[in-house]
Amino acid sequence: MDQEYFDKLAQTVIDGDSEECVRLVKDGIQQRMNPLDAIEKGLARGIMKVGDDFGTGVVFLPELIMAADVMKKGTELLDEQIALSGLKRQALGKMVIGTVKGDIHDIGKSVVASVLQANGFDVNDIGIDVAVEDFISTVKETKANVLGMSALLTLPLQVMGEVINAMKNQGLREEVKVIVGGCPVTEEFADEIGADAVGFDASDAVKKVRRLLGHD
Ligand code: B12
Repeated sequence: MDQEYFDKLAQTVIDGDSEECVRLVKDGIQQRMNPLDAIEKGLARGIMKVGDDFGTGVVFLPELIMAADVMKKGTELLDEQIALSGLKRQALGKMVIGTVKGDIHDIGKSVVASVLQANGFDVNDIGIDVAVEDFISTVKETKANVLGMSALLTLPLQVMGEVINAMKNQGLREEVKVIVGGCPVTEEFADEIGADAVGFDASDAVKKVRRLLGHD
């Protein structure tokens, strides 16, 4: 697919036009485009533009919500394709992923979960607004060897550190690697709270998780 296609896809998010978004995505799927390209070069660029305009007061919450709905509809269709591409692979590791308590942003976290799953990891996505004790109990129950935490809001970022401390207190920290992500998360912040890595997008997440588990 060419740049014009990705620009049109981004524009459907900006316009809040879910019908056109679904039409374009289905068209792309038929033409065997790379589903991750459609998310990262198309839909994500659209939502970033709306996010920036929301930040500067050019657009308001209802438009942001509409744009997010369009993005979600598109990513759901693309997630199915990403999942199909990874069906036959053997699990490279067990991961639990969620968005921390106080934060309901789920698009980026879900994209990361789907792409990791498609790249051979067994991923348990426990959703949004996840409390410290729920991260810990799921890691224990599923015997995960990686935990991924997402946050897009600044205030709930501290929950990531609380989860890592709880892991230390319960003797889980040695055996479980921790990767964090989301737009306010920096390398410095990850170091400060004692995470093992930060992932800046879905491809970076795959690269880092593979490295953490010694696959590269
Ligand atoms: C869409 C959106 C929403 C949607 C969310 C819909 C949904 N179902 O998720 C809605 C409209 C609901 C929403 C609500 C709010 N939002 Co909002 N939202 C956004 C927006 C525009 C885009 C986020 C997004 O989906 N991006 C696309 C995905 C693909 O990218 P991503 O999330 O960054 O994820 C990628 C990477 O970060 C990374 N990654 C993410 N997580 C993880 C995890 C791991 C483990 C790894 C390895 C990698 C990784 O990989 C992902 C894939 O590439 C951002 C703007 C922005 N610049 O991010 C604002 C933004 C995050 N929102 C913001 C705000 C303020 C809010 C509200 C408080 C607004 C309000 N007044 O009510 C509420 C929050 C309520 C709450 N308690 O959470 C602010 C945050 C400011 C701050 N620093 O705290 C932003 C930055 C907008 C702005 N410029 O002001 N929002």
